[in-house]
Amino acid sequence: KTYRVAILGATGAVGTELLELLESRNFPLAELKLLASERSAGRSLKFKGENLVVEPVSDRTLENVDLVLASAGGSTSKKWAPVAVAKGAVVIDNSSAFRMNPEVPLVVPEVNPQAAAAHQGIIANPNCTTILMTVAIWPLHQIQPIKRIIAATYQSASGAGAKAMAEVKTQAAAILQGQEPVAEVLPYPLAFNLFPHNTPINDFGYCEEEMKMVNETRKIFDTQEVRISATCVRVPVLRAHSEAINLEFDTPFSPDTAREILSNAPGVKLVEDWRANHFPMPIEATGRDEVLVGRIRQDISHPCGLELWLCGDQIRKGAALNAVQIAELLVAKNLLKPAAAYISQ
Ligand code: A2P
Ligand code: 11C
Repeated sequence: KTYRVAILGATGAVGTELLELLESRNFPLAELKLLASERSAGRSLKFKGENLVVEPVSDRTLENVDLVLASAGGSTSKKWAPVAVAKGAVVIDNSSAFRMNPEVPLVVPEVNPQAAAAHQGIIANPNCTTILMTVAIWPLHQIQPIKRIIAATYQSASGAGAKAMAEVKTQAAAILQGQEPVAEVLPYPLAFNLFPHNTPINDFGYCEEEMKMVNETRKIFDTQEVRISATCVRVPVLRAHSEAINLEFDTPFSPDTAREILSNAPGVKLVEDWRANHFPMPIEATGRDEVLVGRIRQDISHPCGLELWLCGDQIRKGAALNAVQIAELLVAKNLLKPAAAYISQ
């Protein structure tokens, strides 16, 4: 069986990766539509050696589509995902628009694939920092429930989109030539700098990105019991996020046991060479599918604490790959049916 697929946001950082993944993973396509804004009308992108023309998203271009992979920002998803569903498509949405909606499954295939079955047309792809963290810690949570997570993130420019990636390069070049860096896409110069994540801050002093890690992780793990606190920071890295994670359990969790579990965990690659001091790095995570995990050690400040460090490609597993894996899961489980098929059952 083959499917008519549309990528909404095809010209963006995640959109172009979606295109590459549909090709390299040989997704069963009957047709592929590339959708973006009016700004991209007339552009074309290569797919399997052919030039596909990008079309503006509209009622018309969302007709006759089985699956929409959306990555064009929250407001675009809010506007067009319900239209696509009403026209019979299933939408896998990379934005935060529907993630916390109780009727929308929030899926990381290595963690909660079963949740996808309850979809009513829209399935949400979690935030990149959440995806990378949950892939790495879920296998440990299966052995002993995690009580508390303290996370610090080091997030790449790609999380702010293709234009932010280009801007950080321009800023670096300007600085190297002794000029002032210009920040138009990003709120501040990022080259040779870093800054706390610039999403709105709540009454408790946590920004939206930090609260996504809290709320999305609890939804994916299907528990409100785990306590989570995060500090999210943008760093001058192009496309892989890093995270320092401190986990607290009820009883001690041996680092060797964690290592053994993670060396066999789906979507995880253990990268630890203690002698060479070689651990996961963003440049080694770039372009890879797995979340690289290392520096697993006992927390010397708490007998039941465990420390780990991870890096993952933000555009790939943090966004596009996770979405394509959800699509593959829907195909494998015969769940790629229009919403109407569920509602009428
Ligand atoms: P466009 O290139 O036409 O602006 P990124 O996250 O890398 O910035 O990419 C955002 C993606 O979302 C791009 O493909 C962009 O298309 C698309 N996009 C942004 N706003 C809209 C909109 N209002 N309607 C459709 N697509 C949009
Ligand atoms: C970042 N995580 O790195 C963000 C980007 O909710 O999907 C993605 C935001 C989201 O800035």
